[in-house]
Amino acid sequence: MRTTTLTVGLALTTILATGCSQTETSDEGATAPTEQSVQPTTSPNVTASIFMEWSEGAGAVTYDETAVPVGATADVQVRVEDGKTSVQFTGTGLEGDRDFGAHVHTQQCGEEPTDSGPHYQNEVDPAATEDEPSSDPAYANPENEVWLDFTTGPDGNALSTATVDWTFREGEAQSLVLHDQHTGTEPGEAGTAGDRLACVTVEF
Ligand SMILES: [Cu+2]
Repeated sequence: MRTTTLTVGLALTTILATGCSQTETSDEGATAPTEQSVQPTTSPNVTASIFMEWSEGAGAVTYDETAVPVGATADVQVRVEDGKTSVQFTGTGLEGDRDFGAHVHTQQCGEEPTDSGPHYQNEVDPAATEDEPSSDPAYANPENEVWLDFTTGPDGNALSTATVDWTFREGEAQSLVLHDQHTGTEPGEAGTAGDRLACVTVEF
């Protein structure tokens, strides 16, 4: 069964500039600026994606078809309000009664599980390198990163939310990755959650 969750995170009403700008006979030559500056106060990210085997342009991919079968769904919603960011993950069709780790990562999903890069951090750990991602609890923690760990019910469904006191830097957070275990918090393993099982590309 495929459930398409259509949730409107934010009604970004398209304002059509008709009606209100009836051309009046103007004596002044200056033309009024017509560009509507609609400043969204949120990043409306409503993604209803179905996990697939890797293919170019797939919005959601699975690397482990037992934990995340082809056809499982992921819905990621992002809301920004008063400088805070909330991310909500809804999953269906996952392996039941199972722990998952989940985080926002910096790169888009790719053919290889590692393609999604390290975790997005609000304050970037200066000690982190490409080979040694941040595992310092001072930086790899759920206040400085977005963690969405969850445990599925027997039906394989899950819902988790995270709220942080900051907003994403544009273009620097591009995926949500599901991992094999709940996320560690001890020094040296902070932020680690085992293998990458699946990935959803989201422009946060
Ligand atoms: Cu991760």
